[in-house]
Amino acid sequence: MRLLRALRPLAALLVCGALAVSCTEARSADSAKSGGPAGVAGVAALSAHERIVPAPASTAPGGPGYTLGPGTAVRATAGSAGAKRVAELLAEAWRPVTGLPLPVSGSDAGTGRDGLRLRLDGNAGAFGEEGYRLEVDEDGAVLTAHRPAGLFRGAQTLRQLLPPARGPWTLAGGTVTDTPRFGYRGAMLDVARHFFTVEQVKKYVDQLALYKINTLHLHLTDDQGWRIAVASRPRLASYGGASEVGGGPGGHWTQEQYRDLVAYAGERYIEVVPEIDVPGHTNAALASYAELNCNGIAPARYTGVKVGFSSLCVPKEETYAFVDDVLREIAALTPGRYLHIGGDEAHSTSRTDYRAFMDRVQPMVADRGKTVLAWHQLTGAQPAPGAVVQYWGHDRTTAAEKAAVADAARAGTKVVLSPADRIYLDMKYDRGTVIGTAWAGYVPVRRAYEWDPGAYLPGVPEESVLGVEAPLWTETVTNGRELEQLAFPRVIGAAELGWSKAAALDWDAYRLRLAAQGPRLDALGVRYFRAPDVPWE
Ligand code: TNX
Repeated sequence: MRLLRALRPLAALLVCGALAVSCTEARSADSAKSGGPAGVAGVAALSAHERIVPAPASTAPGGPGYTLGPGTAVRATAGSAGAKRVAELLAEAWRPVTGLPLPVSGSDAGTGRDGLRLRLDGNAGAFGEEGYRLEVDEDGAVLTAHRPAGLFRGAQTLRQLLPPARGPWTLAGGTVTDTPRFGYRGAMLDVARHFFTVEQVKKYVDQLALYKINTLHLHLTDDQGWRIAVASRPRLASYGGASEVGGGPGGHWTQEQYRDLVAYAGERYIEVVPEIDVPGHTNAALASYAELNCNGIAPARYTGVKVGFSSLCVPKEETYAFVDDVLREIAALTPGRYLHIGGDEAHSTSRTDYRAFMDRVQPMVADRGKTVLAWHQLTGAQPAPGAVVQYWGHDRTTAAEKAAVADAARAGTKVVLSPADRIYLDMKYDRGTVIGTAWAGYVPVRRAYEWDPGAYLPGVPEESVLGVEAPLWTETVTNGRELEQLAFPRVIGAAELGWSKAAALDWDAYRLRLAAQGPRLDALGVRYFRAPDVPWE
């Protein structure tokens, strides 16, 4: 057994190189067999490369590795502010735990292989936006990518190759070559049902970044609160924001705070998708501006958890002036491609009105140079060319509703997958979970992981799937600890489903790799749920 283990790096190099197969696949299957689903022993036997989550496209471990020391510097490609910033973020992540100075330099000219080098290679187009290659030997590490985003993703792999809490700070030797399966790998946070501060969201951004999530969808408005200042409609935030589920004080972000959050995420190559949910889920807006109501009377603010009772007044022109004001300001705050216009659970809007509303509002998004994202109910209207729908159905969703999504996909609409009974992070893990809901059933870690986004929805082939997103609705979530308990570890599984090749998705291997993340999550202070289906060390 030991001999086999020792030979494995060599065998992996030969086989993976010669046959261009995914080394990770071959090796995960191997480790699952050798460690078996036996658990803790299997986890301890994993090499540093086998612990990387999401599983990289290919790994070829070998050689003694590189040990960081007082002389280690991080050098980035000359002339690239993006590369230099990634180098800084990597050094910032490592300094506190290692106690090393790790100076950063914006030039890699004339250096040998000592220390860490982050290189942008104009000829490495095959890496795409986010792919990278990481080579580690006794002299140091070289990270190569075509784009700064690829350097950032590769830097997360570097972080995972370093021991989580204790030196010697040796990076395992070998090569990782990696590209993502899907371009959209998201997490959503509902800051409307309960308000969260920008600091809390930044913390979540940091946690998500380690697992190569690249999209943060923010559900900014709902019946219970409006969380973003809109200068042309000040009462939305000042009045509509001052409530939340349970009657707490709520809150909102100024545009400056929001810009700061978007920039923070952007430095981590996480695109923020703002959601203004219309025409339903709008009680906070209806309470703030009476003219948005068909009867001209503003309802009281709402602090319960019911859905589907509110609607903007579709026939009124005031409605479109309002939506246009909001979308104009939100678009101006958004460097990203998408504006999410919600569109879910508009149970108080007639079908005809819903269609008429979406026919008016979708072009407003295009007028601001953005792409429409909406919950899959948009397929009950006419999705605009280029629109993306987010599927949040579940096993009991009717065949007709699923077929409408498949029809839209056939007509060219791309789909983001967020099946509620798989990756709704607000679903309880099991009957023992205190926070969360269970309307889509319990979602243990295994269930959240064991599905293939490329073959999940009948009639929605992989080419139509933009990616996956794990939403966290916060009717029951009031603070960062509860957020982390529900999100971790399941959001890590969503990250892997979005990044890793289909052939690498294997629960028996994943549960061991996930267990191996435990000490890393502990070191980072992430308060994750120690799920019983994972053999935590
Ligand atoms: C459904 S998912 C909703 C939300 C709730 C969530 C609770 C979706 C588009 N709508 O309004 O918060 O369930 O799990």
